[in-house]
Amino acid sequence: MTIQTVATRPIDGQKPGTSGLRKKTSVFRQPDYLRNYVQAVIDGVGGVAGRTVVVGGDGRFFNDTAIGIILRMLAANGAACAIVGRGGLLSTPAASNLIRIRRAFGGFILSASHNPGGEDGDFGLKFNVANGGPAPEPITDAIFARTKTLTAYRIMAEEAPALDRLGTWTLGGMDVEIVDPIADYVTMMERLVDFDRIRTLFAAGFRLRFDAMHAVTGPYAHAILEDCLGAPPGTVINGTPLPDFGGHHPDPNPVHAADLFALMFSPDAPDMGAASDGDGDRNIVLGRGISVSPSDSLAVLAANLHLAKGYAGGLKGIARSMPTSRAADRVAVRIGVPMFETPTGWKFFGNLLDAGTVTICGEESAGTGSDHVREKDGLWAVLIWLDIVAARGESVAGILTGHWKTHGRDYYTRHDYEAIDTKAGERLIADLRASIPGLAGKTFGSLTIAEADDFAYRDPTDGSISAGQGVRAMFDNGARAVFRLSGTGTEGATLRVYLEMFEPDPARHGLDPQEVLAPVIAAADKLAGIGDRTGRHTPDVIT
Ligand code: VG1
Ligand code: CO
Repeated sequence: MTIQTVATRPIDGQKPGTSGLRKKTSVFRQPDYLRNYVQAVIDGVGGVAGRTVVVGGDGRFFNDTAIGIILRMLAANGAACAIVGRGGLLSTPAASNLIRIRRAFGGFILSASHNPGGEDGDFGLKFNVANGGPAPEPITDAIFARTKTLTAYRIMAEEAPALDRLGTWTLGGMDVEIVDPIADYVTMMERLVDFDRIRTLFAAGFRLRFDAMHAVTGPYAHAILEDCLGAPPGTVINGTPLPDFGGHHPDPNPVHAADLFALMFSPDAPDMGAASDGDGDRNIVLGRGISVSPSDSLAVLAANLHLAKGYAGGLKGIARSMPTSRAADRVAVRIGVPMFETPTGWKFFGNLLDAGTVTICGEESAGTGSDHVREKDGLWAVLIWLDIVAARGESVAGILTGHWKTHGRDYYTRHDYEAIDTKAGERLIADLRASIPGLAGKTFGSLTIAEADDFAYRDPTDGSISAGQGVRAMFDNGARAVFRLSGTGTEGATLRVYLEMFEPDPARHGLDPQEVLAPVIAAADKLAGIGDRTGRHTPDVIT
């Protein structure tokens, strides 16, 4: 048993973004890149001596190699135990659950989520803390600060044990416990949704198509949907995790899950379609001939959550990220619970969930979750939808259009301009920010700005302030445009433009969001000068 202390030098740019550190796989594979970052995390969280740490990832290329390195470094830094999903696999929500039920100090989650994988794709690493949620900003700041002063890292000379056999092994003075990545997650879902009711639904011929996109959710979806709930084999497609996700982006949106969308709008569509992303925390839900926008999904789930088995007591409160539409706010008002608006990224929900002030959280980027873990949870959302469909005896489309009738419809779309020139993207946002004080009263296209600001958030629990979280323009017809740069991309900058408008009239609820929002889209383009500054006249991805 040999602990090596290896001299190193700080590496530039190891700054955690919206969800951990994400870079090209080739960057992570550079000498010392991963080792430096892992040591900075260990130091930044105050050391791991005597602690239990969960480790697992989405199975993308480099997952197992990186886990081997992390285990050797945990052992060399004195950790007592590492709990690892068999094969190195753990979906992000399953990892969050494992941290909580095993009362671990925290966990390393290896994933670049919806970003493509493979040798030429992306890789990522994030640390979750003892509540099971992503490290909050004060900790990610400490980790980044440590990357800049690091002079050495510690690693065991011995190789880590193989990851494919269940059991407990040793590495130096540390136990390495290889666990079934699925069993505890299934137990948790059984508590939250009514398996019998969903079984009856499938037995009556309800048809579901779940696209796991060759990512980590496949084994979880096979186990729960087909083995436990009796959905026919073939319900789950692309259910085997592949290191490069079959060459696709494992992102459940109309562009990357195009086959699923096409199926759901075809004459042969099943009753419900769903998909999740690389690490299993995102979800999309579609009905026959209709797709549920993630912002609407949060609102519908919030309005119906009391029907699901684990939430019969009702909701304490709702939280959404700022760019998510205000559909959920209307539900909060109607059922009389508080509503919270946080910056983008799940790390901001953790303190609200820990304080017991909210039960459900969501983001426009296809993420919903509840207080059962401290991450968004793709398969959970799909199961809750199934439980609600079964409880109400209505179709997905019926539930969604009924929701609009009661609450009105918040037409919503997000336009992404990917891999634009970094300087141009930063300048666009900086100029927008600088223009805020003079914007009220100015007209762009057919719309006039009522107010504008740069979103800042004060965490009600720890008082920390996160500023510069997105420029918001409110128009005088109640429409809203939000501008921010992505914190998960690995190439140039990605500009996200979030657009929405409320429509109370049920006679106007069946329209195409792109058409309804055309004046807002045009005003946003004029306001930010997107075309002129980026040379792009159409977005790369529309969700
Ligand atoms: C994106 C989404 C954000 C989400 C984050 C991590 O961040 O917009 O809502 O929390 O990804 O999700 P950004 O900074 O690129 O807009 V995941 O499923 O990629 O871990
Ligand atoms: Co994800």
